[in-house]
Amino acid sequence: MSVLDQDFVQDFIRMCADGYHQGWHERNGGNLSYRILPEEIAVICDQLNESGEEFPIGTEVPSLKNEFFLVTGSGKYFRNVELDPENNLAIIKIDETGKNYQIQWGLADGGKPTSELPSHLMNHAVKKACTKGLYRVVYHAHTTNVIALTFILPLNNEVFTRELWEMATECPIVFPDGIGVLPWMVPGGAEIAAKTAELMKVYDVAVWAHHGMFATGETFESTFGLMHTVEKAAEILIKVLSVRSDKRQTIEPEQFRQLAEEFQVLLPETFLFEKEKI
Ligand code: 2HA
Ligand code: ZN
Repeated sequence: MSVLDQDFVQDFIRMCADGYHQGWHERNGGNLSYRILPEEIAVICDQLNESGEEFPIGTEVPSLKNEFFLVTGSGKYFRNVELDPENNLAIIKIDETGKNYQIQWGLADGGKPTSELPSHLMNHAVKKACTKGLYRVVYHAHTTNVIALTFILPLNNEVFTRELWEMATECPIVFPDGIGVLPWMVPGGAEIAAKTAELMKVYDVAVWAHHGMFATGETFESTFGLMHTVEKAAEILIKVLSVRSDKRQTIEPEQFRQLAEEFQVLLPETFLFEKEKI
């Protein structure tokens, strides 16, 4: 069976197209990676090229040794993934040391995996460890409203989480652990990757100030749904703040506690602080 006929490849391509149509992937913005299951690799192994050059990842991910990933290409446009997947995507294999990768399929006209490969792989390493291997998807998008909020809210995990939770009743149920926020940093390297991975030990979502968001999850649809929910909440908040700087009414801490009980989710009290009344 051809690589392109595989369900995981089709789901990956669909997610790229969906993200593009949301407006989150201008030019070559954003990237996506998927940790491929052994049984998924088994059916396409005859189409993988094991003789290519090895390149340094730029960081170390020993717990991902010998794992295969489907990733978007560096400088490639999400718009084009659906039109020409073989030139815009790659299957890479991590070597025995966790320091290098080899391109085994895709990027037919040349190229490298996503410039955010260190962040993707370090997030995968953290999530593989803390979800017993369940999480397989890491997604980075340039979500307009979340980016806008990083200019006006304090860059603080508690404030971002609480403000976004208040924007829609489903938010604390969809991301009960909250979201993490990083101040502006140079993208693409090991430093921002390490800081993001640190946040991913606690959260499924990390915001990069003045840049975008990372979301992680078990499936393509749950990861996309998470990104979509957070961005939708941010859009509501931007609309509210565009009309007036204070809220006339909102969801209160006691109401979040009721929600937690009814929906059997744990909402950490750190996000349910009393706000100073103006
Ligand atoms: O251009 O989004 O963060 C791809 C990116 C870099
Ligand atoms: Zn980016």
